Amino acid sequence: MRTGSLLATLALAGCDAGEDVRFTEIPSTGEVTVIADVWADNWFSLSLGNDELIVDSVPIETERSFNAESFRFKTDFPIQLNFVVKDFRENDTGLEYIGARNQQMGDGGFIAQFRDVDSGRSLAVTNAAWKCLVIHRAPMEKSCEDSSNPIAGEGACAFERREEPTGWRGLAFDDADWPNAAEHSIAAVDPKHGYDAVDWDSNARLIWSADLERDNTLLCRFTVSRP
Ligand SMILES: [Ca+2]
Ligand SMILES: [Ca+2]
Repeated sequence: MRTGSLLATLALAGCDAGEDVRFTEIPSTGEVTVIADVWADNWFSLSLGNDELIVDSVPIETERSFNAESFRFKTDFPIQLNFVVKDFRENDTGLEYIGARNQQMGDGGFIAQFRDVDSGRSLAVTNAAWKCLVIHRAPMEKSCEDSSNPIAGEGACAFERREEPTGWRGLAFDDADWPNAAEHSIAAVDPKHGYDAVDWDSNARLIWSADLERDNTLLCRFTVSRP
């Protein structure tokens, strides 16, 4: 917990001092005022269309970088939500704690909700209607975890990486061939540090691709139409 976020947490979320939630008022203009909450294992950035809105305030290199971000902004409909979400990996093997006794595949997962401040209505929650494209996948076989000298690209430690599709943040981008997000249980993701401090909409789901461990970097899109 950084001191800077503690006061905002207490004042705005009314949560326990031990929880990691940061509130950000984002200077912006538009017809609708939105309040949003995001929790990610381990890191996210969010753009509205091509414009970056917010980046996770805890660097992904921070060990156990779990934290929730709450933020308020103004925008216009339709709202094109574009997330980049990353599970931490030390390198292209996809592993973490390399060389230590707990060398392992880390796992991911994230949840987000967006609400119209004036009407109180939900605008969007993460669920299987979202589209998520995996752009980094590693290791291809779990046995890489057990390697005494894991080398990215070799044997079980093979990886797949692809570039971000050109123009994927655009409202008009066709994501019809992207997979739908997979919903994961709280037990599977085991969210902590900030997750419990947010009052989640009962319809909001923890999402990722189908594979919480192997898939490390995802692009996730959702369009909010005018209500
Ligand atoms: Ca992983
Ligand atoms: Ca992780």
